[in-house]
Amino acid sequence: QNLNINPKPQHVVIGEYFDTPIHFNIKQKSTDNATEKLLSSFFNNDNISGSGLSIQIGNINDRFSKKLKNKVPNKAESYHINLTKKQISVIGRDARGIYYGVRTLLALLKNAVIPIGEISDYPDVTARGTVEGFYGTPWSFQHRLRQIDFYGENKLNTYIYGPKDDPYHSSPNWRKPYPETEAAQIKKLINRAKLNHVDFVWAIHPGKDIKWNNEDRTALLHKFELMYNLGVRAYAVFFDDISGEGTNPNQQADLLNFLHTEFIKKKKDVKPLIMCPTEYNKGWSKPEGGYLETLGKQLDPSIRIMWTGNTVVADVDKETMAWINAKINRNAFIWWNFPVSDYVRNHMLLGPAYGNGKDIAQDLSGFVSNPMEHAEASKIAIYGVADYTWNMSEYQPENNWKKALQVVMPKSYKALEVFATHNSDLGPNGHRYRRKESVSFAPIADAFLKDLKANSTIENFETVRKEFQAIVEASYILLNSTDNPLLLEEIRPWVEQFKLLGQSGLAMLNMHTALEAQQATDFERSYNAVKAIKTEMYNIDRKENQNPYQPGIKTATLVITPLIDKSFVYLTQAYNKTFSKNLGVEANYNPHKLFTNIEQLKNQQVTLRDRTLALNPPLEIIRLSPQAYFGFELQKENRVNKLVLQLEKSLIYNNLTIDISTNGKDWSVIKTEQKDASLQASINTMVKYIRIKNTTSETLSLKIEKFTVKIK
Ligand code: LTM
Repeated sequence: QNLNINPKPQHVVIGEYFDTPIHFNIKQKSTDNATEKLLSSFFNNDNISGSGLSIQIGNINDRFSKKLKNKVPNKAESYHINLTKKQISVIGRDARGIYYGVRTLLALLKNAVIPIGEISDYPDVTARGTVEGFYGTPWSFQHRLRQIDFYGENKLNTYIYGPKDDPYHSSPNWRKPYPETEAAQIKKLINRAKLNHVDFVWAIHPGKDIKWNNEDRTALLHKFELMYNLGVRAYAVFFDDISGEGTNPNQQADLLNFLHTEFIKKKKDVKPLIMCPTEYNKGWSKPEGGYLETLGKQLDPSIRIMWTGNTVVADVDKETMAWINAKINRNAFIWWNFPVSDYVRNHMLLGPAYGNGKDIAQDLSGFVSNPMEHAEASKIAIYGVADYTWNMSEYQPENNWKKALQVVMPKSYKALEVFATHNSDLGPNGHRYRRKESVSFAPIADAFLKDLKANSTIENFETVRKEFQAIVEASYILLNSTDNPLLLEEIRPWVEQFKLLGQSGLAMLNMHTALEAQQATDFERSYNAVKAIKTEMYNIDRKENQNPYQPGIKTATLVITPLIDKSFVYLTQAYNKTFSKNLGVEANYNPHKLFTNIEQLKNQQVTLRDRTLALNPPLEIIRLSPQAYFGFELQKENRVNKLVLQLEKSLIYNNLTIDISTNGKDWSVIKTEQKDASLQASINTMVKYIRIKNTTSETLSLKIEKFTVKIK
């Protein structure tokens, strides 16, 4: 029985429907400010009347609920709704339960007919929501307000505030109070969170430069107090992505326990702490160090410990949960790194939220999604997280995703579906995390290429043409849509790129038609059109989204782009052969590779722009054991010029050498100088391999900010 409510209610028994009346007679008990505000967004002088349909709202202790209260599930945040033609009762177990019951009630009343029956509902996961925990531009105040409203609408109850690039959350300013403007905004966010029954959890990230002494302990307590005065009633402490002293588990546990006794327990109205460990995924955990076990044993049992899964970016399942829960003596709090795109910033991740086990509800203490810096676009996945964490076993990612598209773009959702269908994968990336993309079109694209290469009739020609046409049309619709200007602002450059891609696809098909008809002029016009469109796409890639990590705009990279590129090369070669021509087919790809023996880096991407070869700077700390190296392997011997390595801590430069080689066996160390906080070398010779090597007998922890080499 689908009521079209997100998240899907747990138990629904409904029979017939009756017409939704115009007037209602509301009686409310024990409702809090948030529920009252919510009710007044629907009920007003125009639709309230003593003779209207009776609606009773309250909790299990209110008199009206006597006969029904046993039907309210015995779980936190639960509610029961009983619907008859004469009366509707909404009974919550607690304040949040009443609020969620009213959310469901209002969703029902918005329809033309109301079902007769009952709904008993509760969430599967205790803490559900997001962690604004990505690198890059933090969300704006306006976006945060919209997010919090969205969480209330979708029964999410947790928003962890921890943007890596907020200097008052992390170093250098975690000890300092927020400036006036930011403080005032945080206050407003907290009030908005209260009105949506969302816990605003303020996180601090002190580990980069914390000293394990009384002074810093007091500084932390003081900052907590300052945040308390702004209204914060839930806190988290993050120790992710740090190196050095801050990573000591005994000290971390000691500090957290201190905050627990000296702050949480004393305040009485503050929720238990959440902490993100330094070894926050299995891939990074070093069993010999006993880091996780130390936290598990020493941390007060009320403190929740975050976990990203088997790797930094991973989906979690029963096995993942069993492994970590045994280590930390409690149920882990999942930090799901999706749809975060801070390590693939040139991609938009608009696909469904899928991949996590549907049988792990009992193994978690919380589940939060780390989103993209594009707040509005992230709502597509967050809508899925709301459904998954509420009613896990029933969660259907594809169905939920289609509804999400309608929610974020009520009018242009069909065009958005075309766009999102082809913009969900991340492309190759250091974390090896991939998503499905262009799912139903992929076999059609494969068959197209097969027929093309076999020189046989292309069965799917018309289907492919229609898809390219749909891409162009959907892009125009989106670019001119008015139903969600903020979303459009975020996706605009990708949509522009997508439109051009569709147009290049159509021109590529024209090349095929012209070749079949032996029309050289037509072929060359379409060939030139594809090249011209590619130039426009290149210009967008060079102009928009110029961040220092993965600059530019990539669209439909898993299926559509390779289909067009491969077909273009194939058709041009066939034309050259038939007409004895020499049209160029040069593909725009990077022939050089990463050269490393460090597992953690092996999948990190390298980019080539304006003859500068660059390692995409990893966001995490990289561990370099003795003799470990990373660098580049060029396609062939090349004259290379300036090399620049920039690390967060320049002291480490003395422990590294820069070596070059022409065969990967015989190496020479080259002269370096330290300049502008970076290590530099002017090589100016022919090389095939260049590497940075740890020459010490210690493991080094590096935060690589830049590593580039200029190729002549
Ligand atoms: O995942 C965690 C715990 N920390 C960081 C995040 O801040 C970052 O957004 C993600 C994705 O790049 N990776 C991390 O390591």
